Amino acid sequence: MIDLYTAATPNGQKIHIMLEECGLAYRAKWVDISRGDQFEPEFLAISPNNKIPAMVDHDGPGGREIALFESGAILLYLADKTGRFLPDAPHERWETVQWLMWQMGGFGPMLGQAHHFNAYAPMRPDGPVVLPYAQERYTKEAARLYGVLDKRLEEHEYVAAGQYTIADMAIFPWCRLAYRQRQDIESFPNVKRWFDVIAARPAVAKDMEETEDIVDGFSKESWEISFGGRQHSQS
Ligand SMILES: N[C@@H](CCC(=O)N[C@@H](CS)C(=O)NCC(=O)O)C(=O)O
Repeated sequence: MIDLYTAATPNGQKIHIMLEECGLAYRAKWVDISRGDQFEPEFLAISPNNKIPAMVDHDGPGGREIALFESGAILLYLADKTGRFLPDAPHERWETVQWLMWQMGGFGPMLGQAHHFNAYAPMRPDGPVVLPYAQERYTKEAARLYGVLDKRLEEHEYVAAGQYTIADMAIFPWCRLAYRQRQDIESFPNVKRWFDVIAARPAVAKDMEETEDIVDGFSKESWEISFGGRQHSQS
């Protein structure tokens, strides 16, 4: 049995998709990151970076329990455990890892900044923060990254290895929030084609039905937790 510490955000959704695709039994332990659950000692013991997702596999390698944080590491672990969605052949395998790293190092973090300056900062409860330079910078960077993905998908059905892999699973949930990055997915026709194919998979459709990343405002407390003193007093 796997315990998955998660929330309805893209980094959590990646792992819901993989677990559902693999048919692995798991318990979802919902971490309310707007209420500060991520700072509980029990959670920090497995996720010292105070972020979801984190996972405990009670039946880890050699029958020994293993705890992991970082969604990319969890996807790689689950692929290794099940032998699925990460090809064995070296060229295909490393191509998949490469696109997974592209998501972990670029597509996720940059789009996260686009979310922050376009959607969250203007909702700051102490007064809206609207920074045109930051908005422009991250909106343009998001557009550039969607362009890279679109070009890749022009000649490839899936992102890597000519098949559906953990790289697709890592990238897909971020595209659900294109509006928050001020992107129109229709202007990236290959991304749109790929998005629709992935969205139609039963495991993905299930997660889309069950989880939606909704951020419609902040209390003073939830702002402090996410972006203020509570977040930064941890170090
Ligand atoms: N690189 C990490 C990022 C995880 C991450 O940013 N998680 C967010 C939700 S999507 C979180 O838990 N935020 C809580 C906080 O920052 O306190 C991963 O891919 O697992």
